[in-house]
Amino acid sequence: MSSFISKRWDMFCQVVDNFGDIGVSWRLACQLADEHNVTVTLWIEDLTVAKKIIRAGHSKVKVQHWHAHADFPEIAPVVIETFSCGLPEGYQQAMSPQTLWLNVDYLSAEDWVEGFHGRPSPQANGLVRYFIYPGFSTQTGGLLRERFLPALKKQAEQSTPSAWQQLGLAPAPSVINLSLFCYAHAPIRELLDSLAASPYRSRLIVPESVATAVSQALKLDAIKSGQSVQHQNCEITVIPFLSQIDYDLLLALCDVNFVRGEDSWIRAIWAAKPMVWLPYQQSENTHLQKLDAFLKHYLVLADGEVKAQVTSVMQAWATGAWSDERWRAFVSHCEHITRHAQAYACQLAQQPDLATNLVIFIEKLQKNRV
Ligand code: TRH
Repeated sequence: MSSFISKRWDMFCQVVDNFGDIGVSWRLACQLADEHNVTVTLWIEDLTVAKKIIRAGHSKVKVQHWHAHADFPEIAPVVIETFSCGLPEGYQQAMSPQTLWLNVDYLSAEDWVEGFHGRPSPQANGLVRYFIYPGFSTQTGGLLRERFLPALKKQAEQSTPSAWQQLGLAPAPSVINLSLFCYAHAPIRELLDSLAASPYRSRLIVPESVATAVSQALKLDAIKSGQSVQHQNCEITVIPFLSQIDYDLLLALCDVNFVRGEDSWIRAIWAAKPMVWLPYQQSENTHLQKLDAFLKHYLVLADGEVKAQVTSVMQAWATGAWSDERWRAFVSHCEHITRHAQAYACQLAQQPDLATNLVIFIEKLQKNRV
């Protein structure tokens, strides 16, 4: 990174619900520290949820509790607001016109993102807030992608048994391994029944936070972390909430990944395996437009068969129109879909990542101000 750029950044994160807000903020803060030598102070409103993601922390990322009476001793030269959470009034008052203020917003594959990415928004108090839109094209802010990801993928491919053991799971090479991270409104029972009735044996790996929805779908008492239940041809195994890096490893090990929201969506792309993404549900079915926009991008270079099977299953999962036939067709094309997923990840990885784009953006702003 150029020595020109300020190395001290403040980031602000509000945990609206779930793990996506802190998941993205934490990954971004750690990557800025590891790969761009930035010292980050991350101000977080809800430390309880955040702890599940942050765990032991990072030596170059300082975590601070952002609350109504928080004291901000120093204003950093670069301030990142995540997902339009706003900046505290007191903090804004102490900012100077030289402070660079960027809002890193939600991710979408929709076309409008290109037109809005990088735009300044002058504020009533004289400060300027720049909008950064992550995205899938070079005209957007790009996607989070750390340098360690290829090594993780290699670990999953070349040290498979020990990688499974690292996650506390036995290697199961002769079954289809699936991970399931979804929202409770997904057609979970229908998926479980499709797996149960399938001629192929499978293992469905369910993180703790989704286990209640799975137990309810099966009308069972809560399946606890570390427990497994057999549903005909499918073994359902509940695991503890993993660290982000172990979750990435799980995605790289599984044959099919069900993911959701914002961050696991992108991690499943880098895992380069067949994936089924469930967008965060929004009013007026806006999330289905997001799904269509992603499918358009994801499948632009896919052949007719891959296009048909992936579209059919992702739409069915998001709308509830699940059927055994759709799932069977998807599974029978899994090898083909895997090759597509590998080609897509490889092509997308040619573009600069979000953290690098942020650094470049700030560098340009700073140069223009000198
Ligand atoms: O938790 P989410 O549903 O978060 C969502 C989305 O971000 C959505 O856009 C936002 O509006 C809403 O929250 C408020 O799904 P997401 O985005 O995949 O975030 C999950 C994070 O949790 C991600 O960083 C991966 C991480 N994770 C682990 O670290 N360990 C685990 O075991 C699992 C299952 C996830």
